[in-house]
Order: sequence, then structure tokens, then C-alpha cells
Amino acid sequence: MILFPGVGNFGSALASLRKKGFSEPLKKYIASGRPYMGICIGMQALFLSSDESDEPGLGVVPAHVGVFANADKAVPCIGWNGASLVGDGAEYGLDSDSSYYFVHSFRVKYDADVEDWALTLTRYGDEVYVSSIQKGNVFATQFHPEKSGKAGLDVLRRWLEQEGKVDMSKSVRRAEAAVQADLVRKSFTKRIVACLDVRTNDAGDLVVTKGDQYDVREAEATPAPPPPATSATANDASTAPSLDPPSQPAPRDVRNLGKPVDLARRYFAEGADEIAFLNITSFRSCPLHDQPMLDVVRQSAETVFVPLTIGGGIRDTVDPDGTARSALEVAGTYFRCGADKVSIGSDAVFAVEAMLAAGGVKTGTTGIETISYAYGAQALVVSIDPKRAYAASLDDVPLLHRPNTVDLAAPLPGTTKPLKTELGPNGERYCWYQCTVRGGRELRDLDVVQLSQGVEALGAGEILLNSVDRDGSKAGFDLRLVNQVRKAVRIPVVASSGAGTVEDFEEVFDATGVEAALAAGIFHRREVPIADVKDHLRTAGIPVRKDLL
Ligand code: 1PR
Repeated sequence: MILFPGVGNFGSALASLRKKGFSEPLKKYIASGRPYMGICIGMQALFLSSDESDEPGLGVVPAHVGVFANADKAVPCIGWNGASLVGDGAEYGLDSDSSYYFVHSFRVKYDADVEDWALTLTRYGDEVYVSSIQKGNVFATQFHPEKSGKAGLDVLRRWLEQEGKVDMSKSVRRAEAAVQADLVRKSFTKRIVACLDVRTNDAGDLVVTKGDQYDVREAEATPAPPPPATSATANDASTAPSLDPPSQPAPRDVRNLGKPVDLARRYFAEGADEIAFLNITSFRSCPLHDQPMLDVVRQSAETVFVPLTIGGGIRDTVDPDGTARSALEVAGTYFRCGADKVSIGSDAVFAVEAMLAAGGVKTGTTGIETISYAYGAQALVVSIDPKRAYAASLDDVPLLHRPNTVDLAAPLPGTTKPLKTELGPNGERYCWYQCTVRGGRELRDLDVVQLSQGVEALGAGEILLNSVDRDGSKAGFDLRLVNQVRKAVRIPVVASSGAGTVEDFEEVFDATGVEAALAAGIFHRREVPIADVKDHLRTAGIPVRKDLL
């Protein structure tokens, strides 16, 4: 048996297969009739060609892989969707009612060329495409069964055991009928992401922490325990605790909300659609291959079967021994540990600033470009840490950012629904969203629209949109910020920061149309269960994945 999984760019994958001398032996193997399963790029590689590259495919399936149209939907397609069977049987346990995890920008449109290969069809926006194929010994899925929870694990297990294999040549395929009869249901769901900010505490333990406007230390210092009283000292005034204020205030501890792998496993069991780890201190003085987060990702990937994103420190680095490590190498190390996406924060700001300073000319050497080319846009997230810059009048806003200023007393642009007014601390009516680096500690002369459009142009596949102002506030998502970024780009946007109630999730999906919403504090402190968020959204008519492990 051969299982060909993969996250990657069609061109670089096929070129690598040929360069390593695998393409002809692979085609011979498939022709021999022995079982082959492909996942994502492992399915697309079987086709003749792809819009993604001039590199030819293996040509096992006489059809082409095209690019999604993006006028009506975010591309890459990142999220959970159904897969409607076009044949008789439930091949390998595929179930038209289950959700599977998709992450791709290119797809096989259903047409006559693939009629005798199509096994399931999926609808994304206004397009119906082939989400899995099966013919003889070949079975391949566009979605990632290894990241699709219980439903996906079932498909993998049945293929490995060659259980539930139906000879589709005898099965009446009704794909054409399904497409014509519009039977392929819209079942793309909104994603609920659990986010784990990870760092070492003062004792050196790796913990999940949580910022309050990015301040991850407890509000109050924990008083040092009094020295143990002994009979000799009990009455000795010189050792009685001093009443004078301490020379140095006691340190405020790093909030400790649990261990990263334990919490990731808990959130997977509770129905999180994705897990994001943000390494918020990105251990600079540590050799790449000793980075503590590698083990966190490796151990989590063993038992957490939904997508894992890792951010923090994805940049060109130098090991303490002077070994240079490119951002691409850092990312590849995490991918090989089981990460599905990597997230770049500060370096994305520097990359866009440099591109704008060069008049929009790209160098092709930034981490965003190199990782996106090698692994595909869908594997590269940019995490944005904006902070509100208030202004009493538009004239007070720097000219460069005036077009991207929001009116805090007005409804969202294009809507009439009143929005709670959120004037600045001195009654300022306007603000623009200023980008920061180094975890919100340094302001930059760049606004979120410039950054979002810049990283999209460089090849990022998704935006994780935080808010320094709302982080940890439980005041709800900053709808004006989320709406502005959602409207500025075609790639998916994950709204983050401020979730306090289940209604906050409904509000951000309804008001802005974002593809995903992230929370941290309310999940870590067990204030709002993920299942309650999903139940509320389902009741509000917002599609969410139902398969829990
Ligand atoms: O700059 O590429 O090394 O990446 C650093 C990464 O670490 C960035 O993604 C940055 O957002 C993140 N980060 C750095 N410092 C902090 C901090 O908190 N001091 N975390 C930090 C930012 C944002 C979310 C947070 C949401 C939801 N945290 O992770 O969890 O705001 O919180 P809530 O639901 O409790 O409101 P680089």
C-alpha cells in the first residue's frame, strides 16, 4: 500500500518527485493495481496539470486542476465542509452527513473528464468540485482525513484495512445528476479556534498563559510566604517581618492556565475546529532543533486530529553556535513535527514595510514568500497585532492612514444596524488600526489594511487578526477592525481577541462574514465551553461542524 499525504505546492511537489526519481516508479506502482491513497497534493498530483504550476502532473487521471474563483468566497478554502457521495456505497466509510477538513486553493471542477473517477462532490461558494476520487485501486481525497476528527480517522482506518471498498465500476455514478439537481449541499461551516499563548514562566516551566492587553502577568503580585517562624526567632524583633515597604515589589507571576499539550487535547475533545499555539517569547537563545515548541507540536499531533497552527519565532534565526536557520527551514521543522500551518507576526510587518518602501517590488526572499511557495499559501498564516490610534478629527489622522480610518460613532460601513459607540478615552470619534511588532510592544507606521493587503500580495493564505485593545477584555470582538480587514482581502480571516459570551461569536460572524473566530481566556478558564458556542451558533442558523470525537 502507498499513502501519499501532503501539504504543498503542485509545482514544487511534482518537481521534487521527478528530481528524486519517484514519479515513474509511482506510476508503475499504481498501474500494478496495488492500493494507492492520496491526500490533498497526493490527489492533485495524479492529474494531468494544474493552474498552480507549469510542471506536469503524473497524468493518471485525464483531467486538470483549476484555481477557485474568488469573487464570492475566500481563497484558499480553509475549513470544514461536507462531501456528497455520488455512488451507491459509503466507500471507506465516507458519509455525506459528516464534515471533513479542507485547506486548498486549487480544485478539480466536476465535468465529463472525471465522471468515472468522481466519488464525492463538495460545494464551496457557487462552485461544485470533486472532493474525492476512486477507481480500481486508486482512492484519493482533497480533504485531510488525518485532520478531520473521528469522521476522517474512520476513512483512514477503513482504507488501511481495505474495508468498505466498493468497486465503483459497478456503482451507478450520479454525479451529473447530483450537480444538475443541486443535490450537493452548502455545508461549509464557520470555524471555532482555541488559541494557546505559550511561554516559560519564571520557574522555567512551559505554560499556557493569557494576556490582558498582552500583559501576561497576574494583576497582583503573589506575596512571598513569611519566613518559617521558629521558637528562637518567634520573639526576636530583628527577624519579625518588616512593616517597611519592600525595597523591590514582589514579581507578578506569569499567568499559568495549564500545560499546552493537555489543553490542546482537551479542546480537540470539546470540538475545537483548530488549535493555534502562539509561542509568545519565541525562545531566541535556543537552537532550532531544541525549541521546546517542537515537542509540544509533536506530542499534540499524536492525539489531536484537527489542524494545528504554530506561531512565534517563524523567522530567519541563528542558533547560539552561529548556524543560520532560514524562516523556511524553521517552518519546515515544525511541519515535519505535525504542524499544518505556521504563523508569522513581526516579520510580516517588516516584510510589508520593506515592500512598500521599494514601491511594491517583492524580493521573493521573505519568509512569507519562501514558505508559501514551498508549502502552499494555505500553510502560511500572518498574525496581526493592531492597536487603536484614536483621533478627535480626521485631520488628526496621519494622511497615509486617513483612508483607513473608522468612525466610532457610525454603523459598520454598508450596514444600517447601529453599533455600540466606542469613543476613545478622551471622547475621540475616530481611530485607525496601527500595527505593532514584538507582541504589541512596538508601534509601527503601518495600518492593518496596508499590512493585510501586503501579506496577501506576498502569498499569505490566512490572517489571524488579534486586537491589543480587546485581548483578554471579554468586551466582544472589535467589529470595526474585523470588518475592515475582512473587506480588504480575499484570503480567510480569523477574528481574535475579546470573546466573552456565546453571543459575541454570533455577532462577529453575522456582522463581518469572517470564516473563523478564536478565543483563549474564556476557554482556558472554563467560563464558556466550546460546545455551548457551537450550540448557540447552530440555533442562530450559523453552520458549525457537528462531529465531535
Ligand atoms: O512576532 O512572529 O514572533 O509572533 C509572535 C506571536 O505571539 C504573534 O502571533 C503575537 O500575536 C503573539 N504574542 C506575542 N506576545 C503576546 C502577548 O500576549 N504578550 N499573543 C502574544 C497575542 C493574541 C491571541 C489571544 C487573543 C484571544 N495573543 O493569542 O489569545 O487575543 O484572547 P482572548 O480570547 O482571551 O481575548 P512573532
